[in-house]
Parts: sequence; structure tokens; C-alpha cells
Amino acid sequence: MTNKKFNRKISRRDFLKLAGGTLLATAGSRWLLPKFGERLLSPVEVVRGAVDDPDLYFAGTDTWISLPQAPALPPFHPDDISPDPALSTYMFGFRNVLGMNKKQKENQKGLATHPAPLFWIDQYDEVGNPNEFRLQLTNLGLSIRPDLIDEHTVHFHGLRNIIPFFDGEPNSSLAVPIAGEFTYAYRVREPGTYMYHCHVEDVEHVHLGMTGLVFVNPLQNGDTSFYPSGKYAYNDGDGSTGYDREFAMLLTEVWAEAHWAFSHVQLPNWDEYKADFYMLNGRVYPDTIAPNGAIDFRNPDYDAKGYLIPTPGYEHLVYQPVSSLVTCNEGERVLLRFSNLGFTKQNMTISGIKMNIVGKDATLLRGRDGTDANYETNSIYIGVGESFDAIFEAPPYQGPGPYDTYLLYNRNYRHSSNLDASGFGGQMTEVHVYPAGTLGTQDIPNT
Ligand SMILES: [Cu+2]
Repeated sequence: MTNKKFNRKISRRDFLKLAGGTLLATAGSRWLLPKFGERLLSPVEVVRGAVDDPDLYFAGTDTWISLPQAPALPPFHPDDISPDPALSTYMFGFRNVLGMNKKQKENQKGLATHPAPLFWIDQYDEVGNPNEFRLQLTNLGLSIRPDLIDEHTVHFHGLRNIIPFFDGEPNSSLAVPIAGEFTYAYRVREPGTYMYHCHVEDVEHVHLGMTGLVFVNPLQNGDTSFYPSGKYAYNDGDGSTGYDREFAMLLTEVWAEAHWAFSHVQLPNWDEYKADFYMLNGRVYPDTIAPNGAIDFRNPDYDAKGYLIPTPGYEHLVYQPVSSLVTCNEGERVLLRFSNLGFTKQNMTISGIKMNIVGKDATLLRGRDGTDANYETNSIYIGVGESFDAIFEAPPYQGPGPYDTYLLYNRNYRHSSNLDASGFGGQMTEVHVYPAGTLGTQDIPNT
């Protein structure tokens, strides 16, 4: 279903004209215009050096995830052709195949995760650490829909100053066909919280699950003179975005009929869109507070065949590895990185805790003259495609019990309870505040 017409109409000469404008605009980097008489580097040559050694390696494919079986939405939910009674919903997605051999990688067809892997990048440092972040992408095809030979891409939503070639928008760059390989190279100079998604047939591939959250750590990280942890959301120069722990919160949705349509070789009418499930990091409450699977993208954990290893007692969440449980000690600063890649505006709140919004759409909230524009709020409206960096200070531990619990949830109760009236399901999770000194330092986000 990919529209190739646009690509075909552009001749190679036109393409070079377009590309030349971009190349000029970024002169000073390695993307220099050749001297007269030299030919331009072909895209293949540009990335050849990056192919051998990726920082992350995605395989695009399909999968099944677990959403609450009851109440049912016959015939759409739970899906009757699910391969496992614990899994309810057909999805497309990405699977982290970093470090896998060829056979292990091929075994991952049909075993993507939702959301796509959470990952983080250090801000590109011309002087201290001039290393690009390299993301290799392959396409394993769809196990349930061999008739669909869709390509995939990775598009960083909101990433500035990227050359079109690495943008992932398939009409102006390229997309990865089945069995193809491509390596994206990023030099990200703007820290903050982003989201990414496949941009091929984007309504389909985004809604079917090819979505993830990525963030970029500022150069200021490691400097403990502003804030003791040395962790910051931005290059703030004063420690105002310093934090002790960080938790990514990706908001997505499932319209059960559309997912059923894809597994049954039908086409949904997208203008009838109506989400049935609202998810946080690919899960609904109380699964949102269940433990993480292997989420350290640099150290992916898998068995000898490359398969994900389920957490005992949470086997149904094996393809939904990211927990949204927020844990912290009293008095600590906690950074919540929200982004919304559903199709509906959401309103997230924490009962009894104010949040300080320090960044929006990967931009520090400062005026041009440096005026601090951060603000305190109890609830955040998060539009589609928006991201927010919210920091709260954990209130004093009160007890009794090992920790105090606060609810983090969507203020639209239909979005925090889904189809059920019981209060279960939806975009809801918990914040657990422990007495000072209980929890050690956080190494990996969302843990
Ligand atoms: Cu795709």
C-alpha cells in the first residue's frame, strides 16, 4: 500500500537539487558538497562506515500483546486467532536484536515488543566525544500477514537539524524493505524527550504499535556542581532540571476493531477511529505497576534462540516489558518524561503531588532572554505528538507500610478505566515513596 508514485516522479537530477540545498545548509559538518567534478557521495557510501557497529539494532515485525480479556468486545476483543489465550491483541512493532546472531535474529519474526524499545542517547559532543548514535534497522516481515510487504522506517518525531536522508519520512528519504538493512546515524545536539515511530503508512504503523520513546541526555550530565546526582534534563546552567530518578511514560492507544481487522486480512475505516484501550508504556493498570522485563537496550536479555525471557508470574507481559511503576525516596527529585503517540489528547495528574514542567517538546522552558518559564501544575494536557518533562519532589514519607502510594492517572476516567467500570485498566500507575535512603541509585530509567 506504499505510495511510490511520488518517488518515481522525482528524477535523480531533481533529487540531487533537493539534496544539494540540504547539504549546503549543513556545510561545516561531514556532509560537505564535493568539489566541482567530484560526484556526490551516494547514500550507501555515506552510511557504509556505520553499518558494522550499531549502538542499537531494530527489527520491524509483528507481535501479540496482552490487554484485559474482560469485558469482551465481540468479535474484536479478545482476538480469536491469538496464538496464546493470554495474548489478546495483534500489533506491529520493533524488536531490539542488538548482538544477536543471524538465526536468533530471524527467530524474532512475529515477536516484537510494545512499545518499541525505550532508549537514550548522549548529546553529540564535537569536542569530548564525537560519536554518532547509530541505529541499524532491518525488516523481518509480518508473520500473520505475509501478503503485506510493507517497508519500515524510524522517524524521530521533533528531532531538529536532521538531514532528510535520516529522517525516516519515506517519501523524502528511504524505507527498509523485507530483508533489507539500513543504519541511521544521529548527531543530536538538542537534549530532551522525544518519541519515535515508523513513518511508513503512518496512521497504520503508528496505531498498530511501531512507537517508542527516546531521550537525549545533555552535555551537562556528570557535572555535580549544580545538582548532586549530576543528572539533568537539559543544559540549564543552574541545576533547575537536576533529578535523581527518571521514568519514561509513553501514552498510546488501541482501537480493538482495527487490530482485529489487520489480523483477519481486513482494512479498518480509520475515520471511525475510537480507542478502546489507553496505555502507559504499552500496558494498562494494574499491569503498569508489574515488574520490568529486560529494558536495558544496550544489554538485551534473551535465551539461546533469541527469545525474550518472561518474568515469572508475568508471562502475559513478555512482549510488553516496560513498567510504569515510579519508585523513589522521600525528598528526591523525579523526572517524568511524558510523550503521547496515541490519537487523543490526554490529561495526566498525580494525586497530591505538584509537578514542575521544565521542558516541552525537547525544549528547555526558557525565554529568549533567559527568563525561566517553568511552571507548577497538578495536571498536564498532552496533545498528540507532544512531549513534556515534569519534575516532582517526592513528599515526606508518612507510613505506615514500607512506602506511601500516590496515583498517577489520566483525569478522563474513561481513559483510566477502559471498558470496565471497576477502576482497572487504562493510563494509570502508582508512585511509591520510600523513607530516605531506602532505594539505591537508579542506573536504568524506569527501574
Ligand atoms: Cu512500519
